[in-house]
Amino acid sequence: MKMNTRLILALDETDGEKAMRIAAEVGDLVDAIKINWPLVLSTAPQTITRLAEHASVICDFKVADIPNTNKLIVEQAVRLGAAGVIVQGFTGTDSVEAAVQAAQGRDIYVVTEMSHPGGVEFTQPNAERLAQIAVKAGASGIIAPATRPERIKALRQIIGKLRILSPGVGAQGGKASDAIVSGADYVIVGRSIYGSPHPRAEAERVVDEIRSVLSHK
Ligand code: NUP
Repeated sequence: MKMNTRLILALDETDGEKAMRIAAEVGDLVDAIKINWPLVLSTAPQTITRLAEHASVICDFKVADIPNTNKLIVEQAVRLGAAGVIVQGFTGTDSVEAAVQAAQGRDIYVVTEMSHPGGVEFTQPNAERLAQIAVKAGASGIIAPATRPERIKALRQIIGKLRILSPGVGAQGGKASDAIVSGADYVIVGRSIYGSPHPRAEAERVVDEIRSVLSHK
């Protein structure tokens, strides 16, 4: 995945044609497009391939299975054109390792502390261990919450130079600039861009916000 604007679009729009229009409109402003079950289930797995014409595609399938099933899922995502896949870490190091191997050089990202309020119940007390599993298994990075920027800082201490992708900006209340200042490499933004009447203008606004803090770093 390139590192230019540091913005990743979470394209959870379930109208397939509208999703493709938005991807075309903002493709040059994002470093990747993240696709999740809503769009895959409302269209078809081939949407991954179609989106890959506009940007690197990260499949946010939160894969959480035994090593063999993780491998089978990641192989199919890669076959369809995914540049990365998001997996759960609570399955254990062997399951994450199987995903890393099956990705054959594409990126595997491990969910740590989740960004929503319920993320404090189980994922917060276990986030450091999940981050350690990501490191041990050879993942490319982790997912950490823009809604709690101080947690991005804490998790950075564990993962060193691995990448941090941070969701929770906009609709969930987090700020892109806070996440980047706290050590996120990329921010993931969904509804506030694809739900906007002017997705490109909103994406440009987020990119400007990120640039303004990077120039002071
Ligand atoms: O902890 C997480 N929080 C989160 O929001 C892990 C995620 N993968 N996500 C995803 O990021 C979520 O499923 C959605 O696709 C996106 C955030 O979208 P929005 O809240 O900006 O609309």
